Amino acid sequence: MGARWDIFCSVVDNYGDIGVTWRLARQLAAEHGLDVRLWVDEPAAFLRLCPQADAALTSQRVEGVEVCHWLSEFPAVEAAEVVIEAFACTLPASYVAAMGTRSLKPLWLNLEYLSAEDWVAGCHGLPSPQPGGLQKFFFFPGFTEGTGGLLREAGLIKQRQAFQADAEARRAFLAEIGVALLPGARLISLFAYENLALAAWLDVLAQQATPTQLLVPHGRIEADVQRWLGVGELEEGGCWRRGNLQVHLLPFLSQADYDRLLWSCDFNAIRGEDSFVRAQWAGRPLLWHIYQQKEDAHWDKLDAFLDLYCADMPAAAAGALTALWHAWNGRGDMVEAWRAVQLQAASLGWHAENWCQEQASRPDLAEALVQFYRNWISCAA
Ligand code: TRH
Repeated sequence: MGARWDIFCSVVDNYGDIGVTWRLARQLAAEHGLDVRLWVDEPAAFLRLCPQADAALTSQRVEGVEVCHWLSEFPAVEAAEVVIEAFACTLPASYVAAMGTRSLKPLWLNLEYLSAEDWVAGCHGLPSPQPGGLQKFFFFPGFTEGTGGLLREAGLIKQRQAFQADAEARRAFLAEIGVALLPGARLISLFAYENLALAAWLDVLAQQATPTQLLVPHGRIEADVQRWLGVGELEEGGCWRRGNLQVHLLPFLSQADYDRLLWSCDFNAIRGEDSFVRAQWAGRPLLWHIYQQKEDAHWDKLDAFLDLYCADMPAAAAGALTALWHAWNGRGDMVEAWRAVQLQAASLGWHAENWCQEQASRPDLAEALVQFYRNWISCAA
């Protein structure tokens, strides 16, 4: 198709905005042969996900994508054929003006946050007229028919399954990140915001007969872990034991290694948006720490996903998982909920793989975007 695509990412906080846009940019370039520019206003956040990038450059080619520093003084550039404004970040006024000067106006898409709520399918793809003869479309990722789908690279699930079937690959990867597997241990990864429910969960893990290795990439949950361990400072690469629980503090990993971490674990605690989706592709049970919104709006989002995810699950497993997710997000008893989830482990494990397969049978988000452009251009031409 050869069209040029510009993706704009403003980093609000954390890594979700850049995590999603960087993944999307690479996929559009690699799998659809598109000429993609990614504009990021916080190069430091990008560097965490892509450590091989050069912090000193305002523009560089990385993994097939031109990554540009989005400076407040925006350069005079020609607008692309397709413009993605991620998560309603406001485009530079001069760029919008440049969009208006094209004879065939660009396809302007606002890529929205992920939600399983019912209204999403009704709003996906809706246009919104803008000044200067431009039109903006709302593009919603999602889990159901009629939404834009989820980010999923070609071959991802096969790659993940091959990794999980290869004990040596798992052992070697864990060794690379400094984790030696204990015999018979269950592996849990932990990526979360500050969380008051953590101490109760770690207490119960330390008391359980099955040994647990908890793998914690460097991040916001660290202070809670440190408090629970009762130690002065946590060093990356460090390992602490309390009862039957061994805690490992890992460095913040590249996106590819973070995927492998999720694939290696029996259970993944994840947060936000992108890690939430990656944990679903891992085919293992997960625990979501949702990004908190004003007026508790995130609860509708959490429950909408649970309704969908648990719809085909036996009632006892659905009840246990729901109680655990609620407790982790601040409503309920973590100890009781974790014990109940243990009794449903087989059912939850089976369901996680099934859910992954079902979601993977739908078009992925990059493909859906390209298809949206094709449809639009055939009407516009
Ligand atoms: O960082 P987040 O909390 O981002 C959030 C959410 O996207 C939320 O919806 C949004 O509103 C808010 O930001 C502003 O969680 P998320 O989305 O999971 O993004 C984390 C990214 O970091 C993801 O791409 C995975 C990646 N990651 C690594 O690459 N290495 C690591 O070691 C870890 C822990 C994560």
